Amino acid sequence: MKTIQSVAFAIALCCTTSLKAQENTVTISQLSPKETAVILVDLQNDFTECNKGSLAVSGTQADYIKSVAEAVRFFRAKGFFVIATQDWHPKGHISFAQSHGKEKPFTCITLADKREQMLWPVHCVQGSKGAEIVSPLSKLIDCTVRKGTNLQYDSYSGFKDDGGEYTALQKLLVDKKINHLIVFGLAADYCVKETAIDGKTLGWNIFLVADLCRGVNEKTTEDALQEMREKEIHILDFSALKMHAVKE
Ligand code: VGL
Ligand code: ZN
Repeated sequence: MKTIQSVAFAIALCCTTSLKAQENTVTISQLSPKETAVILVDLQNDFTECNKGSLAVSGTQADYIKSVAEAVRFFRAKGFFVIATQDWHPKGHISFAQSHGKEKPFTCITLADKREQMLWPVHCVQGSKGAEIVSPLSKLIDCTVRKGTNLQYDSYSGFKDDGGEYTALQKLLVDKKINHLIVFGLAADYCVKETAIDGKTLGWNIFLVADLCRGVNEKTTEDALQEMREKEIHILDFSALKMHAVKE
């Protein structure tokens, strides 16, 4: 394992729409390729504007996909293992407004078992075009972890669903002896946030690449960044990570 000098970065986060410019300083050391994986969260047609997705997040036109692809190519060249999470719902999923009669998307309901459930337009239905990983990213990933497959439970986290059932992700990372996770994608305030927080809680060192994320809503995205920062997730932008990697 190569030893790298600790480098402090002053990071200016500035992203379109939801991620407000702010300053942060983080020190990254000893990011070894063998111990580092990239988690590309829910980069699927239905979440993107350029593919006219049913739940398109703002700021996800072709230029966004291009910058994500550039970053993934860079991480691959560094030898990092690249995992994509994929929202993969059965028809009639509990998170679809349509599954609850007249209920409207983007509202919150309380389910019979008292769980709070945010309702969404129908999205990422198993086997549909909308559920596919965006091209050309689909060709740049080493493996895919599906989530939200249980009709009765939503799953923002790539690690486990609202019923507490685990996906293949944790075992995969443990088996590969991964210590560091570089996380980015969609949506910053839902699946990116929950995946990063669960990853941190389960023991991984997390780097959240803020300028490669887009959020559903400005306020909840700001709150998500704050919550992740409080949980000691390193929040930085791609140029900062890149500088670090070049120094290696
Ligand atoms: C997501 C809402 C519903 C996400 C998934 O990927 O953030 N958001 N399903
Ligand atoms: Zn979903």
